[in-house]
Amino acid sequence: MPEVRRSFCRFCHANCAMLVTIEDGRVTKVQGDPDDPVFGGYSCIKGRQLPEAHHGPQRLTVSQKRGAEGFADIDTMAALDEIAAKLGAIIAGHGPHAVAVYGGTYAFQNSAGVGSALAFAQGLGTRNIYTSVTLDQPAKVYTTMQYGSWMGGMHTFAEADVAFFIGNNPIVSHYGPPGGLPPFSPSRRLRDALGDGLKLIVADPRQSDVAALADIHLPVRPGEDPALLAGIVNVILSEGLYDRAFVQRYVDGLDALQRAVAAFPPAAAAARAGVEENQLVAAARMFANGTKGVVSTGTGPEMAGNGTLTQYLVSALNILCGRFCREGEKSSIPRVFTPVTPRRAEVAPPMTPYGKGFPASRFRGLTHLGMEMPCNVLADEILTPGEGQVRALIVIGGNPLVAFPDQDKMARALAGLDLLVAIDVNAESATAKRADYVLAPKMCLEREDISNLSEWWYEIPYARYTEAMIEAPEGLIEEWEMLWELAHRLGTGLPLAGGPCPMDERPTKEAFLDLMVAGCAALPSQVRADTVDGKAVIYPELHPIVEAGDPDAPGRFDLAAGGMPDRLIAYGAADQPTPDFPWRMVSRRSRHRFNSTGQNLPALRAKRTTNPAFLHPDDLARIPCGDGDIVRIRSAAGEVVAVARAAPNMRPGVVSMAHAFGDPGIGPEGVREHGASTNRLVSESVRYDPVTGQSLQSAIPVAITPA
Ligand SMILES: Nc1nc2c(c(=O)[nH]1)N[C@H]1C(S)=C(S)[C@@H](COP(=O)(O)OP(=O)(O)OC[C@H]3O[C@@H](n4cnc5c(=O)[nH]c(N)nc54)[C@H](O)[C@@H]3O)O[C@H]1N2
Ligand SMILES: Nc1nc2c(c(=O)[nH]1)N[C@H]1C(S)=C(S)[C@@H](COP(=O)(O)OP(=O)(O)OC[C@H]3O[C@@H](n4cnc5c(=O)[nH]c(N)nc54)[C@H](O)[C@@H]3O)O[C@H]1N2
Ligand code: SF4
Ligand SMILES: [Mo]
Repeated sequence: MPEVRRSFCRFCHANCAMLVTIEDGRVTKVQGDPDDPVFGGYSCIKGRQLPEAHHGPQRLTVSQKRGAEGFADIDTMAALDEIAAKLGAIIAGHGPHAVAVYGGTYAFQNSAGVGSALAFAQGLGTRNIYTSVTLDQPAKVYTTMQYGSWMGGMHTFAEADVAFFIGNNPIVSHYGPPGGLPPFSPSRRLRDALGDGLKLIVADPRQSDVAALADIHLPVRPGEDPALLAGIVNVILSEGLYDRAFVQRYVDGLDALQRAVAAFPPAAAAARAGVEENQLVAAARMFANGTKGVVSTGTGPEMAGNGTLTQYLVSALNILCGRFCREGEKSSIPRVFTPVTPRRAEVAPPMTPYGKGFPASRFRGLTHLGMEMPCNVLADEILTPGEGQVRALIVIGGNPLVAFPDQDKMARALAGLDLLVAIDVNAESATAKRADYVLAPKMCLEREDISNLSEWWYEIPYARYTEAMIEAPEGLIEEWEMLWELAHRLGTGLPLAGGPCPMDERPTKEAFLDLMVAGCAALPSQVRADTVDGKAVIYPELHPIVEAGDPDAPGRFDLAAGGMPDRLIAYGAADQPTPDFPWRMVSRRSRHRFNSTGQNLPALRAKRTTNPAFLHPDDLARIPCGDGDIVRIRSAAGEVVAVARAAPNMRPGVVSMAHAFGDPGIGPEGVREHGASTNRLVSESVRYDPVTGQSLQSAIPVAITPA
């Protein structure tokens, strides 16, 4: 008899509530759980592939070891013995910094993934901990640390009467930054809010899914968001549309910002940003005249060359308009599994923005951002001999060969390692197939998990502890279990928030999670005990009310900090045309992939094989080429071929592609079947954000010719 149980999807970070049908120990169907108070029955095509992902022939069910003849099966515990012995020898010879850990996207889909990766690196004493955060939106991390945050929380989408999305398309990505559109049935949610009177502004070089619904769509020139935002700040300051009382009480550095945006009067800002002046002015007024709601960015502008400057201006706009929860209001985003912090009407002081006692990278002067090294330097840290060279890399649910800048360099780096270990469901991924060992992981429906990694979206105190729905194939382990087993064999520890992880016997996942999130509002074991029929647990009493700020608190936002006003002035003075590369390539998400995940799932492949280059129809004529023809796309760093697709929603002069397709081992002849990775066009050493090291992964100057 089939049995239906409740769980949640972990194909992506949205963690949609799911009903899981189980027959004979196999998952036969998943569907959105209509009774869930947050998700209300929503699911997407990727999540509905979970049965196939778990049981299809493409899934890795036995760990692999590379030998002379290619991969051969190996027992996971035997593989861990060998890996630990090799790591031990590398550390003995070269010290702990010779070992690097990279947590990719799927380190963020297991509730213990990232926490255990950080703990493993700390226990080992290596500075070389990397995650996809520094390929993604690191400027948000920097800006929060540098400019401080509001202890009462920002406005949420739920209460907003105006929303402003810059380079963020949550209808497809199911990713909404803080204050943006939460990923719960995002299309319906946005349409409902618009029906209730929400005003929506979207800045995106293409008419994205959300831009198509917007009151004002600003088709900004790629990479020119700082001009657009500086123009909007200029209008808001000169028309006095900001929250004067809030600014007077909580903000320093307004003069410096005012001086910097003086170079961006609306006409000049609009010209530089490539939008109409009246639209820019209308957007400024629409945003400032709203009472609640924030401006937020997705990946596009973060990757477009001035991520930290853009994010600074975004923060400035929210601060000027005082878009924060005030004393006596419910604080936004209550969070159950995150360490509890006071919710007060007060500016939290800035955090130390840089590394924690470790030396800087040997490259480009880059240092730790929060707890991690920037991905920008990983390939060079592997390739360059000398003190600090990385010789072993453990990849947790990531695919650096298609996701990092400069693919050829990363290919050389991976080939030069003494030891490459990947834990991945796909031994054929571009990275895994080059590894010495590929460990076969348990997949999501075979695991217990909590909702810690998605809870920065929940507007209510919503918590989940899911049980494993089915048994994993014999011998498979989780990502955190792999790290525990390695630390156990190496004799190192796993320091967690609640104290050291027991290292003599592997704890249960519940015990591990309890230690990992110690200090949170309700421990995982408590939520598990409170769970009925697998449903989410809601704790209304854990929703904090914003308390009065400390009258003696020194906290103020400092808009002059970090030299950002000067950087804005320098940006304004340097508008450099690139005549050899007249087009701009922008990044985007593919509806039928999750970065590189899903390339081997039949239903997703049926929807999309290649990675098309979307171009305005007039631009096809300009190249010239037809819809479906192959074009050659060249940047200063490299070239790819791609299948051209006519897309009337593109801004002319802009080409839009997703990133994590293909494999450098597959030549241009495979483009229709596999697509190519745009990271062949990206260099980590030519243009990168000076603070975070984020490379130019969007707004890349390119030339396009028929192939
Ligand atoms: N040019 C350019 N580059 C980019 C971007 C861009 O927009 N443009 N985007 C950047 C962003 S935002 C990110 S987050 C990074 C992504 O960078 P990565 O995380 O390094 O890349 P993914 O392709 O997501 O890698 C996921 C891997 O996890 C494996 N996997 C799938 N399911 C499971 C599972 O259940 N368990 C385990 N252990 N593994 C699993 C997949 O097979 C795949 O190999 O790329 C970045 N790179
Ligand atoms: N289906 C699916 N969902 C995903 C992923 C996936 O691969 N597939 N990846 C996941 C990951 S790892 C992440 S980080 C999130 C990202 O989530 P989002 O940031 O929402 O990603 P996108 O949907 O690519 O939206 C980015 C938008 O930025 C625009 N853009 C590009 N360059 C610029 C620019 O210079 N300025 C401005 N203003 N806009 C620009 C693009 O046209 C695009 O519409 O999505 C996640 N969700
Ligand atoms: S949006 Fe993400 S979590 Fe929700 S069903 Fe799709 S893949 Fe799963
Ligand atoms: Mo990402």
